[in-house]
Amino acid sequence: MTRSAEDGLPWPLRRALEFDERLARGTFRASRRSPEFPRSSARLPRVNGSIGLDSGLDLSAWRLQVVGAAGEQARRSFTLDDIKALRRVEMTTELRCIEGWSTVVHWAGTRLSDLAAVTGSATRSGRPADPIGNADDLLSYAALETPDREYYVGLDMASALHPQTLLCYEMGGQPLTPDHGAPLRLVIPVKYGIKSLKRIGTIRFTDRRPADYWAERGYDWYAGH
Ligand SMILES: Nc1nc2c(c(=O)[nH]1)N[C@H]1C(S)=C(S)[C@@H](COP(=O)(O)O)O[C@H]1N2
Ligand SMILES: [Mo]
Repeated sequence: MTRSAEDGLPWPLRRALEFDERLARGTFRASRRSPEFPRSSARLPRVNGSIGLDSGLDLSAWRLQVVGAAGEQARRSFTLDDIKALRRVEMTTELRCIEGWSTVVHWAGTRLSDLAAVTGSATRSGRPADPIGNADDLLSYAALETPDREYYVGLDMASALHPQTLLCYEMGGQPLTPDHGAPLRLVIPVKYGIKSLKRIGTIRFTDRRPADYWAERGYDWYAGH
């Protein structure tokens, strides 16, 4: 399931990728922040990519599913109103696509780390995540996928719990449109846009490195920049 295209690479390239990965882990330990911009410089980004958005969206039936270490019996589900009841955060950051363009965008949503705190899903014990005081209790990864599972991304836990990693329901001061990932999308400015999954169906916290749509097609699994 997690067989990636990387596994077939000749060793010099593989070595280079492994080095990138070590570098990425080191960087996130230092909790690097992505630059923020004045809101007046924000624009609306183009629509880029519609994998996983093809099926019709029934907003009243949509739920965010959250699964932690305890597995299916601990599955939690959230309506959009449940998510909106969590602490609201706004930020103006750069959406940077690996294809070479970038746009400064204003976002509103809630931190993935706040959702993890509410559910206790990101830890082995089921307690709220405490990355500094109790790092050993953290699971290693977060796996996100669209409701139809066509598009999926994996995140290392440090990036998932980063303060600028948001579950967004507004873009440019307006509710998200379906093309941009309504009702709820990830925005993770410390990574390339490929990781900012639109229309989240499920978030799973796990110790097994998750499958990742673009990593399976030869891109770096971490995709930091
Ligand atoms: N479900 C889903 N999410 C996705 C994609 C996609 O094809 N499907 N494309 C990604 C890519 S490559 C980028 S650059 C951003 C673009 O977000 P935007 O369409 O809101 O500009 O979404 C990301 N999230
Ligand atoms: Mo992209």
